[in-house]
Amino acid sequence: TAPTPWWQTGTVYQIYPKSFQDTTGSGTGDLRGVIRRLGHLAELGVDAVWLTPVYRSPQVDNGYDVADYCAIDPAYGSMADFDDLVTALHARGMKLVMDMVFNHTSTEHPWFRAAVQDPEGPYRDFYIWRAPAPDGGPPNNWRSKFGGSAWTYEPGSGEYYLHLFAPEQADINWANPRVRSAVRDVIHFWARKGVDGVRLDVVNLISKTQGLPDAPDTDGREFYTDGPEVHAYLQELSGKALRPYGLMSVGEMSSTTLEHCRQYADASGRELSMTFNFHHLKVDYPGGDKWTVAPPDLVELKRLFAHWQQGMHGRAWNALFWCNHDQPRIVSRFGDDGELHGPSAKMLAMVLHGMQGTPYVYQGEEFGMTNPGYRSIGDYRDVESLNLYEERIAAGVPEARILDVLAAKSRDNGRTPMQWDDTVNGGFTTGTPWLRPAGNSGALNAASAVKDEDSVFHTYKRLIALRKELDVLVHGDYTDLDPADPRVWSYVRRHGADELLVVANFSGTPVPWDRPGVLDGGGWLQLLTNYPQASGTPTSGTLRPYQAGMWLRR
Ligand code: TEU
Repeated sequence: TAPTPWWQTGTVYQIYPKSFQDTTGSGTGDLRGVIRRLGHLAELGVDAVWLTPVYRSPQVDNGYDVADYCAIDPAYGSMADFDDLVTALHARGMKLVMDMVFNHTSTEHPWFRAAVQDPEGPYRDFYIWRAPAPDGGPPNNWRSKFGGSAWTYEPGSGEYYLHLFAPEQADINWANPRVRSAVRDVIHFWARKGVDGVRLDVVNLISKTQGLPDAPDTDGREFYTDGPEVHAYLQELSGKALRPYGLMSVGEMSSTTLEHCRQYADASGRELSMTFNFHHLKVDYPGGDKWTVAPPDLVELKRLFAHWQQGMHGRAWNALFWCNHDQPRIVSRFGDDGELHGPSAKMLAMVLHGMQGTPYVYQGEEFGMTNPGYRSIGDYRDVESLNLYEERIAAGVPEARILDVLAAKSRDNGRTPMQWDDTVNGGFTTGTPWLRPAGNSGALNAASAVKDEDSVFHTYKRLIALRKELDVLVHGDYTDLDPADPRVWSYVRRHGADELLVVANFSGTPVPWDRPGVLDGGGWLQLLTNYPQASGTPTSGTLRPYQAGMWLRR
């Protein structure tokens, strides 16, 4: 059988460079800052870094509005700094996964500028232009994911262009073979510079339904999500740009399905290596509405993970994550920010890293960084959050209610500066941070976490190491032992004669756990627990608040 690829036993660390480490006093992080902090990643034991965009960008959407795919934005440093980063990572045996934003470019990209300046020229159909509707308005009723219409009028030509995100992020036209060729050239450029993998931003949105029809009662997503040609486009990309360089690839799949992800991440590698999906991070979206404050529904969370673990097992590969630069901090969201911070953060790590797939650890998650709890709109920077605030104020919603919702769900929750130590600004910058720090770096920082054997950091470190030691973690199947239990999450992974058991009290109050019949036979070796003084077997007793354990039986 083919050797296990690095990304099936490895763990990826996501770096949002703008908030990682500043070395110039500018208040924003940079590439030399990443190089300076590689020792921390080596201590954690991760295998690769996923770097979010550092390309030239006007920063309307913090770099997801790319104006030159093959140039480093001066705010992050130079191409020489990038080359030094590749060298430094490879010297430590780590890989580099670059973020590729190919659903759209910045409207400052030369392609878009040419499309506007020369409507008859070769770059016009790099984008999606349509004449106004008969009433002069947008060509259809699709909505941008950041609010407002998905169309913006361009007066020079009298046409509208499509943007599923901000007006400054114009969707590119994948139906145009010259666009697909230009995208492949970008991947070739970075592969030749030593990049080992790519993360493909909202790549399941690139194929739009012919005719761009009006959406009867949605924002239009059914007409471009997992669209008609998306698999053909990805098979071409894989064959002509990914596989020739042996690149690992992870697709960010917005509002996707298991059926499509089984194809996207098929073990054959005909498309991508693996996929992110977001269904598990919508169990606190009552009625599908992100902008509400609500606790997680554990039964639904368990159902979703079982669906994906069992659905992908043996045929396709999952990417596992709780946190990223678009999501609130998981310990604040599904755990506890107070005195149960440690046990709950460790519990969340154990239930996720016990599953099949490639785990992703987002900067600061490894020691339980929290949401900042902003109480002023002036603290926010994210275009999505600022648009929401304006929309809700205009709708007459009391400001305090909007600030409550943003404090729970804003993407800025995951973007606060990395907390390295207990010095000013957590050691992130000697300047003024571009985004207000969470303010709790005195107690919560990388330096103290690494020194404290009982910290959240050492739970992550142990889980990352276990994945390299235990085949059952990498290849085992998944069985939920008690799907209906509203507070306890217990599952077993099996591979050959090996069994791995994970039991977790997902609640902040003690809960009786007594399933002797299910887990008879004893012989369980405890691998990890989040209450060091607790021992106990997995078959009886009371689970303390957020108590979790991981056991192995061979
Ligand atoms: O995210 C796309 C995406 O689905 C999320 O931004 C989601 O729409 C948002 O969290 C609302 O729920 C990717 C990038 O990760 C994100 O940072 C970019 O803003 C976006 O694409 C556009 O490039």
